[in-house]
Amino acid sequence: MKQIKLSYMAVMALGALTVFQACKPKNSKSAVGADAAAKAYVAPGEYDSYYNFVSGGFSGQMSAYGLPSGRLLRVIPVFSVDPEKGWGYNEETKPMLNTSHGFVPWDDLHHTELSQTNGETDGRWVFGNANNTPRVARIDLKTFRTAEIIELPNSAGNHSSPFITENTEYVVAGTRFSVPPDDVNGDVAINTYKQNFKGYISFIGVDKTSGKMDLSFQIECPGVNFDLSHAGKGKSHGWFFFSCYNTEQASTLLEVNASQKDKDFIMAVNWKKAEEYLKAGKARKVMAKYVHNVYNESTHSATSEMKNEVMVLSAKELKDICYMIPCPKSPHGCDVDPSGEYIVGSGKLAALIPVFSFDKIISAIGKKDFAGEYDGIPVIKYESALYGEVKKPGLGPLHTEFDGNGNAYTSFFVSSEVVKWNIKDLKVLDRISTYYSVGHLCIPGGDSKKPSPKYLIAYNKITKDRYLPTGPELSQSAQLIDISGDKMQMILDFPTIGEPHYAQGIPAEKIKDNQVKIFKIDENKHPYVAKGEAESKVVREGNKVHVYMTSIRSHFSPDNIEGIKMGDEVYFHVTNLEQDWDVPHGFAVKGALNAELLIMPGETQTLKWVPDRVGIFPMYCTDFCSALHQEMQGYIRVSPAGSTVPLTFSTGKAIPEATAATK
Ligand code: RUQ
Ligand code: CUA
Repeated sequence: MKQIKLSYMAVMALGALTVFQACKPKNSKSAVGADAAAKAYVAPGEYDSYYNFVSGGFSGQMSAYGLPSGRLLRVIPVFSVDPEKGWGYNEETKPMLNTSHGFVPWDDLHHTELSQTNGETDGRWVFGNANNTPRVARIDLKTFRTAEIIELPNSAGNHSSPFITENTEYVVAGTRFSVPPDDVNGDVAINTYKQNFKGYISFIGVDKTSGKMDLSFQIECPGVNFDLSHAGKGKSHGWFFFSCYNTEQASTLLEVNASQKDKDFIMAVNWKKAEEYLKAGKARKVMAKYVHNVYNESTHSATSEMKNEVMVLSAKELKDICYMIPCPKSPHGCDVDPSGEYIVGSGKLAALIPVFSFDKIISAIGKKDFAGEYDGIPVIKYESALYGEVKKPGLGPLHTEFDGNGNAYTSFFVSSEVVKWNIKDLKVLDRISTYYSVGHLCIPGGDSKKPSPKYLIAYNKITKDRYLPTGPELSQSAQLIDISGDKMQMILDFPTIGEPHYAQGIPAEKIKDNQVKIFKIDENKHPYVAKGEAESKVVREGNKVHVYMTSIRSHFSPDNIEGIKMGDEVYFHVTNLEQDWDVPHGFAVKGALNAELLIMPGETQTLKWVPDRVGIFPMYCTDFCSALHQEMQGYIRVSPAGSTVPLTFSTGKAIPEATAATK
């Protein structure tokens, strides 16, 4: 989002909008009420009342905080490797980060979206988007782990994603960059954007019970940048709304060239109609390579499957699925109110907020009240879709959330504030400064049919003087605002992991009692499981050595291994035999070129190790599991390639010297 400021500079340099400046709110220290501490205070031993799932931006992860305390509960690894949890390092999770480009260890996660049933958050899953190498992840809220990742073909910069329909029928994703589709020769001049670049919208079907995702279809749209989106709900269920910028179709210096037009578009998509066309055989089957990665909780392992085709509908040919609605100016956020009637477009460079009416959009479509076409897509007249405009709300509107009581809250990046306004009369009711340059907002349930209107969280891009400084980069920040009264009141600052973009909140009751506490050891179907110490063993297959290891407070079995030779590939398959909540064991071996394992009760995980020298290598448990945790250790002996030291292993007894030592 930092580039927005630059856009302003550029626009200001052009002399177009000289009134806009990024300004620093006054009274940054004294803006907190005396009772603020009590409102955010959660006593030791008490639970928070909400979970807050916050995107990590360029960290590629998602984090879970408690509200109102702002306590960090967990960083959930999603698109970036996480050595702390072995994510992307152990053999079981490596396939989760596989893509059609190969293993990708990093991405940029911008938006979190909780699953919904009947338009209300249901606490089952939370989805996240990979912005760079386009993917969507599903996180299971019973385990707080990434359960599935699907890649998106024909896409680049998966920003307008992942947004869901009101029964989680689909997770929807719009491409930020338009590019030549995957099945045509992409070796074209960049300045042929207008002819060759297309924008794809993806509809990922979600299985009602398992949550399993599948790319149902894509819609080929004109080449523009899709920025954000939200599903219709209630009366507008069946529709999806996307903000588009760069309708100028520029491929260079977008800060100037994509800010030419007075209005860009909100694209309204009738996805129920698209489904009908799909059923009626109107989609083309297109070759495209993309992967689908699934983590299986009974084998405790992930698989990565390469897909080869996708069904594509053309918005240009099937005239009545997509409609453009003019929206001033380079719209970013695209938000739908709890009733489904009002669609709010936030033009980053606009001095007002347009609010569109779903009823008016439908009647304009019925009457063909169009102002021509944009690249083959009908354009509805601005006035025919418009409910009204919020006048002079602030500078640089980005995102809007709703409280379910008829009010909307919009973030303003340039004027660093949150503005509360009434959806019906479009009057500004209140405003509060943020510190500084606020991006997304979150009200728990704030994009659903049933928000919980108690707290609003502002996610800020710049913190300057808010925290103790930490070198050139300062912490990003969230600020908690009490919205239960007429006046908004700031009650807490808390730093965040990575750069937060969107976040969602949910009452803790919907999640906290559904947690998986252990994995049943009897149900462990990992191919290298050892279900008890008696099953622990070491098996050589050529130069591969498989260690079927167990861990229990406070030892490994085996904990002495000899007969490993240079040139061997050693696989430590560690099964945690514990069947108690919150008793993971860790595993690390000296010189391993990956990370630790952190193995949950009843689970098996595998560390691959290729010894690089002859000698004795200690291994130990990394998670403080008992009073004798520090005793939970062992030794591995590595001998030269041609050595005759036999393969032996033991626990609790010294290996007889005769077999162990071949001097
Ligand atoms: S964005 S800070 Cu990546 Cu959702 Cu607006
Ligand atoms: Cu097991 Cu420490």
